[in-house]
Formats: sequence, structure tokens, C-alpha cells
Amino acid sequence: MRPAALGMLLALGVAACHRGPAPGEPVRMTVTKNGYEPWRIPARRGEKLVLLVTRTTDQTCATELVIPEAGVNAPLPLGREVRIELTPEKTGELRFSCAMRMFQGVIEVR
Ligand SMILES: [Cu+2]
Repeated sequence: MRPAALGMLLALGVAACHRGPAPGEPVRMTVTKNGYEPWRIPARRGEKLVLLVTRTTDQTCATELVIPEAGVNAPLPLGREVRIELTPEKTGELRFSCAMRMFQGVIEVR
């Protein structure tokens, strides 16, 4: 891929991230050897957030996604899309991680 095209994709990604998902629109996330991508997810208080998470590698210890504050502990089988739903009840940061907390991310609730 040409560098210009890559820059374009990155710019689009950033724009999408700032806008955040429309209400009810699922957020797709992959788990790679770098961890959760994206690892920063916007959400709104009182609105259902749907995550569609697919682990694409065995080269990671992130074989689950845990959100202690939301009571979520979802196993992530390799190559299978896992649906996680939650409705944040307060604004602020909702942290998520693998079971050993080596890979982390945050849901930013506004
Ligand atoms: Cu881990």
C-alpha cells in the first residue's frame, strides 16, 4: 500500500473514533498480538454499547475480555466473533483487560 493511502486510512480511523459509534451501532474490535484494537472506545451513559470482538491470533494472552465494573468476563475463542453488550450507568472510564491485566483498554463514557 502506498504511504498516502495508508495516511488516508489512519485519518479516517481517527475521525471515526472521535465521532464515536451511533447509538446501537456495534463497535468491532480485534485482538491481535498488540492487544485490543481499538483499545479506546467511546460510549454514552445510559445507551447500550455492543462490542463485536474477534481474536485473530494465538500470539497473545488476551484470550478473554474482562470489565470488572460491568461484571463482564467474556472468553474470546480464536477466530470467532463474540458479542458483548453493556449499558454504562455513569460517565467516566470503564477499564477492560485480559484476565492477567497485561493488555488493557478503556471505554470512555460521556
Ligand atoms: Cu493477559
